Amino acid sequence: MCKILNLGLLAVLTAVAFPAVADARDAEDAIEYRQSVYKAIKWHMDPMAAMVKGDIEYDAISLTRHAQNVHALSGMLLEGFVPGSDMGAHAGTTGARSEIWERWGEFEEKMSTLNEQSQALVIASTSGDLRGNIRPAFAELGQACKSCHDEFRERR
Ligand code: ASC
Repeated sequence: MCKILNLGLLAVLTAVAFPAVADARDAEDAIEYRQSVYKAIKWHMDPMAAMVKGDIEYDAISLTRHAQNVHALSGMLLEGFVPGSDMGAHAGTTGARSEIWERWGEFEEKMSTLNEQSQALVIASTSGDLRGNIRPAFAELGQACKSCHDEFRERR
């Protein structure tokens, strides 16, 4: 108990003593963190896209698992967008436009939509109906990705 309190106090003192260093490191870590989450999302999106298109064989269990993982990962993105980790200060490292922080409420909304649409795909996937249920739910999810990229990701 006492040890935990001391560690907490040390953390506070360290943060106060080295605020600038802590901030610079945080932004870079945050960029790496969120890009890793996006990469993991892509890892799960690609095989679902291939199944929906008919490029690989539909496998109900693996599709549900991929959808569940996208849903879980979608809830991990927002915390990676720490203030100051935008294009302006970190151009070349991130594609995150400053508008994210200028219109934070809208950005949060889009993240919620991603979270909801990935949940909807999990539910649709349990139907086993690729054409009738899964394909339209996957299209909605792709639309959620795209609408955020259109507004908030730097075009490269
Ligand atoms: C993906 C992926 C994206 C989105 C987007 C949807 O699989 O990597 O960025 O879906 O293409 O339109």
